[in-house]
Amino acid sequence: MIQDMKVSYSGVQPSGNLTIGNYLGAIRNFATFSEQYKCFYCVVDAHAITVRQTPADLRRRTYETLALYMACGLDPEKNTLYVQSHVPAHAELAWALNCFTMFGELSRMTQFKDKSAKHSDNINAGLFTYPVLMAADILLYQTDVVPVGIDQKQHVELCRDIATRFNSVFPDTFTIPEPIIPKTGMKIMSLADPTKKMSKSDENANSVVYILDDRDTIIRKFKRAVTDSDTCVRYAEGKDGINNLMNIYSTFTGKSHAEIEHEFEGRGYGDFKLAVGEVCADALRPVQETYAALMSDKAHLEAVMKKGAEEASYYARKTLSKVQKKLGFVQIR
Ligand code: ATP
Ligand code: LTN
Repeated sequence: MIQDMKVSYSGVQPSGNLTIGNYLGAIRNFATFSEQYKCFYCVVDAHAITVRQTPADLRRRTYETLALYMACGLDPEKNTLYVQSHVPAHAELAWALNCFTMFGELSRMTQFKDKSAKHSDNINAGLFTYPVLMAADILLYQTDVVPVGIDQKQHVELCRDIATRFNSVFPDTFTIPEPIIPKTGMKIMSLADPTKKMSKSDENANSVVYILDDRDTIIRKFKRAVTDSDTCVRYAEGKDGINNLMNIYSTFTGKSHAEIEHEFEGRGYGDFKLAVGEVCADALRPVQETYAALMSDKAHLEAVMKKGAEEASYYARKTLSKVQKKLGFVQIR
C-alpha cells in the first residue's frame, strides 16, 4: 500500500521490438489498474543486459519501450513510468535479496534453463540471479499486484518466497505480491511453431507479430501462420496453431471460443486468418499513431523518464533504508 492505495508493478525488457504477446499478455492490461492502484511500470534495462545487447540498440529501445507504454494508454501523470537503471536502489536491494535466495531455487527457474540453452556461450551470473533483481523491483514498492503473462508466474512466486523468508527473519518488511495473469492472452504462441511462446527475441520475424508492424505485414504473417490439415475453425486438443489464432482473436474482440466457432462455421482457415489479421491491425493502428507522435519528441520522453525516476526513487529509498536498518547496516546522513 502507498497512501492507502494498492500498488501495481510490472516491467518489460527493452531487448527487442515488442510483440503482440507483450501487448496482450502484459502492457494492454497495465492501464486497467491506473485508476484504483498506485502504478509503477518500468523499462527493465538492467534485466536486458543478462543477454548480450548492442549498446546503441539498447538505448534506442529504452526510448521505444517507454513510448509504447504511453501509446498503449499509460498516462505518465497517473502512472510512474521509469527506467530501471535510473533508480540504483534496485541493484542495492537485489544484492541484499541475493543473500536470502537459495542456489537450488534459482536452478529450478524455467526461464534460466531456456535462456542458458539458447545462449550457451554466455551463461553469466546475471542470467542466473535475474529473478532476484526482479524480486527487488517488485518489493521496493510494497507491491500488491504484478500483471504479467503466464511465463513470469514462476518468478513472481519466487519473489513471494524471498519476501516471506525475509519477513520471517525481519517481520513487516515487505508486502507479499500476487501475480495477475489475464484469462485470455496470457500466452500467445509463435506463428511458425505454435508450441513455443511468441518472443521478441525470436530470430524468425515471421513467427512474431510486432506491435509496430504495418497492416499488410500483419495480414501476411497471419496468412502464413502454421495450422493443421483440418479445415474447420474449432478449438481442440492437438490444433495448437488454430487454438493460438482463436486465442488471439478472442483477446482482441472479447468473443468466446464458441462464438468464434459459430462465426466461422462453414468457412475455411483462409477467411479466419484474414479476420484475425484485420482485428489485430485495427486494434494496433491507434497505438502506432500515438507512438509515432511520441517518438518525434525525445525531449518529452526524457522529461517523463526524469519525473518517473524521481517519483520511483522516493518510494524505493524508503524501502531500501528500512531493509538496511533491519540488516544492521550503519546509517550515516
Ligand atoms: P525476451 O524474448 O527478450 O525474453 P519476451 O518477449 O519474453 O522477451 P519480456 O520483456 O520478457 O518479453 O516480457 C514482458 C511481459 O510480456 C511479461 O509480462 C511477459 O509475461 C509478457 N509476455 C511476453 N511474451 C508473451 C507471450 N507470448 N504471451 C503473453 N505474454 C507475454
Ligand atoms: N522478468 C520480466 C520482466 C520484469 C518484470 C519485473 C515483470 C522485470 N522486472 C517486475 C514484472 C515485475 C520478463 O522477463 N518479462
